[in-house]
Amino acid sequence: MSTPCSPEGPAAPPSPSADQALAGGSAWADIHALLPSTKEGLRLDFSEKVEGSVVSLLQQAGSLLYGARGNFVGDAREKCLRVSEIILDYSWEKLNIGTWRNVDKEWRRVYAYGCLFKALCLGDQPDARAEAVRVCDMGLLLGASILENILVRLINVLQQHLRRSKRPGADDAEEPGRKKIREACPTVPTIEPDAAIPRLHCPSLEHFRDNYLIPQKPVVLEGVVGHWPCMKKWSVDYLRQVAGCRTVPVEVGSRYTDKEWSQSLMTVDDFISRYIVSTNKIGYLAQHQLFEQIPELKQDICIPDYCCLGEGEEEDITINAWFGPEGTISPLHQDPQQNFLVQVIGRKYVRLYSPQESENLYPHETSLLRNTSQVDVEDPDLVNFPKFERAASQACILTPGQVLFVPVKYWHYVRSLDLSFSVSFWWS
Ligand SMILES: O=C(O)CCC(=O)C(=O)O
Repeated sequence: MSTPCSPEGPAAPPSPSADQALAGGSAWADIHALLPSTKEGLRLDFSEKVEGSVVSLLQQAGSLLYGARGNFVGDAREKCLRVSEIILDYSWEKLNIGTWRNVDKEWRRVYAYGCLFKALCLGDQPDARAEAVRVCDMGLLLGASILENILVRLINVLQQHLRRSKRPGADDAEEPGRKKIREACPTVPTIEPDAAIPRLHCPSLEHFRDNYLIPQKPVVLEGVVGHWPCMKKWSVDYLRQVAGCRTVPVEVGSRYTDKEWSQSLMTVDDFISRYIVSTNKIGYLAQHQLFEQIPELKQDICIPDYCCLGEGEEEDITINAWFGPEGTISPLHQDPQQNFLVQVIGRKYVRLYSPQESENLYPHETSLLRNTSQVDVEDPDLVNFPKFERAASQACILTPGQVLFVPVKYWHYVRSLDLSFSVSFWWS
């Protein structure tokens, strides 16, 4: 924690570096190098919760894979593909019965293996490689971690071969004729000096602890993240380059309390074309798994030093990504942990209310939205929510390189004033 800028890679055994993969020649040789040396190494053992017939299918896929080592073509691959699809269809049903938190981890493991087998079958074929990456992402999003994060390592290899087979100059270009029609001038709220959240340049740990953490007071920290690689590296082009073909969950709609709001899975490239580059629709890539899913991005950020003042372990810190166009809104809500909201790209307007103001903020009554206010902060309905007028607030416009400390349970409302990327750290 005291040397926060040592980049962390994925928790996985060494995978081929870009050079090795490129020098390796065939994609299959590089993919193959990721697999355990024997079929037994696949560890296809499951509890009795998984029917024997499903375990047999998994074993069958494993035998086809290992029976055909070095030459996974034709019949064996076709059969393995069919078997993996049956495994995926069956485990998909199991993942979609009831609520997500009650889904048994064994079925998430089965699903992850189904994804692994299917991606292995597709990964060798240049035309199917992007689909293989999508399948691995589905395994990462919905499956359990298997074989020391083999899906992350497989994506790494597939991406290297995808990049290699791309025509130079064929990527990244915005499609001709598609125009950016989003408003260029967002309304920037005026913040009265006595409501402005104080700013502080690089305070010592002790100063931050005694004056902000212990009394639970918000503050904007400056000069503490300027050296993070993301500050120089991240841009829409860079995200396309590193993660364009990756499938991620996207929130569609300007705020999660709207009726039309929904969630959808799409590639980062599609998200950028649909919501960042060319439309007036709002989509938000708001994700707590992004940095686990895409370790290249995690290498560009660090854990803020001040998190060491918490009692929790560093592994327990949740890192969230918030990437969206101008106008994206996170409605007024509170979270159960301390938060550092780090601004990387663009500006955000943030309004804060202390937990003591909860009564004036009209939280929703349903358990799912109890942490969210019913009030539209920038256009409040004072007839239905009259006490909102009494609630004291503080605000800031967060700009790149600044970090906002949001104490536990502090109510926060966030609106992007520009295309924006922020990273938040929830810690205790
Ligand atoms: O930036 C945003 O839109 C929301 C951030 C947030 O709610 C959080 O970090 O808890």
